[in-house]
Amino acid sequence: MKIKMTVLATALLAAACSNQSAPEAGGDAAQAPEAPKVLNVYNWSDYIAEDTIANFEKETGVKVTYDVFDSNEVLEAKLLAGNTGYDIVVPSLTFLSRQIQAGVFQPLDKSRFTQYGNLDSEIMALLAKNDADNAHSVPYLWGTTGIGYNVAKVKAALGDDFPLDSWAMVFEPETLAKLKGCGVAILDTPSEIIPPVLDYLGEEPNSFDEAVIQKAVDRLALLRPSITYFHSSQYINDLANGDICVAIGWSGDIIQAQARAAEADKGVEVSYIIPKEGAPMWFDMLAIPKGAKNVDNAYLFIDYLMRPDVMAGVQNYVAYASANQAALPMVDQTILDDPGIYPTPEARQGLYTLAVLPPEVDRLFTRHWTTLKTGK
Ligand code: N2P
Repeated sequence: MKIKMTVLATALLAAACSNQSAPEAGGDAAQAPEAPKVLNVYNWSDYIAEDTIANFEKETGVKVTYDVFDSNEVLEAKLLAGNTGYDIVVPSLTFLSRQIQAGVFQPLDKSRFTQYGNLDSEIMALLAKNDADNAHSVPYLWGTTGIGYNVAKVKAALGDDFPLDSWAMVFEPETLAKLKGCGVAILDTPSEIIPPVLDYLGEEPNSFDEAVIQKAVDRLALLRPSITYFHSSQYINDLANGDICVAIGWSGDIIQAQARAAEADKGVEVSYIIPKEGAPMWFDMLAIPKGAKNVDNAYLFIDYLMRPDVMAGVQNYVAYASANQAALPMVDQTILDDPGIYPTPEARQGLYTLAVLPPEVDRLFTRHWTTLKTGK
């Protein structure tokens, strides 16, 4: 008790001394309790530079608790259940859009940002289609969903002449069966697998029609025996180590696998392609849930991430594109020149954004996905 009193007295004294305009004797001496210098962030795995958090903590004195996820569906379940305890979350735009409608996020007061002008206005206009006036979110990184593969193993299994620029590599059952032996990984999310299958089959990738969606499901059932696992982050190391030879995955993750393989120097070469038929492109968005306890620090962190040097540092580490125009001069030339990260104008033509799924289509996707994975 005595110790506590002493600590309290010292704290009060320190607070009084640091107060420039100390109240006059007899005035109101009550101090607003200082907000805790903490921040709880929930971001995708493998999605920030090694030193981003530490540098922010050093600069601001805010202690960050940083948790990771690898699935929009998992994040959404938490957000809809409420009280996540997080001050910042990073859903993909189409999921965010549905979550805004569910009233999950607080509108952002953009006047609190000093770095907002760094964002690319064309991209902001595109994003505003799913978040009107960009009212609830700030773009973090964007990328594509494509194919990562082990060059030597895939060539050995399919032959030197097999075209490696098409979804045929993974969406033709007989072809995938040839890759089964060296390991096949698929992202564990129906929302980014069903659309490219439909697109490959010549259907509208964002169809909400049950009969059309069934066509993708039937094709996936034929592919199922050749799929080693469904997972959305394990494939990075597995590709890098040569434990799998093909993955449907995210651009930057596969380019990280490529870098890890090169660093390990054990003769594994990983390549990423945006298939010629086209591919999903997506944007991951920073947003503050309603009920966040550390809103001031959340603004501070989002503003920090928009700083050109900070964003360039993130991009150089995780190999994703950003919407930060001012960061570009600090982004490594190898990243800017990599068509897997910044697609060529030709590849861009084939990219499509994903639809905001109505709840009944979302449920249908989930049902089909569970059946596919468990066979039930
Ligand atoms: C990073 C995952 C990329 C985000 N590991 C996919 N939207």
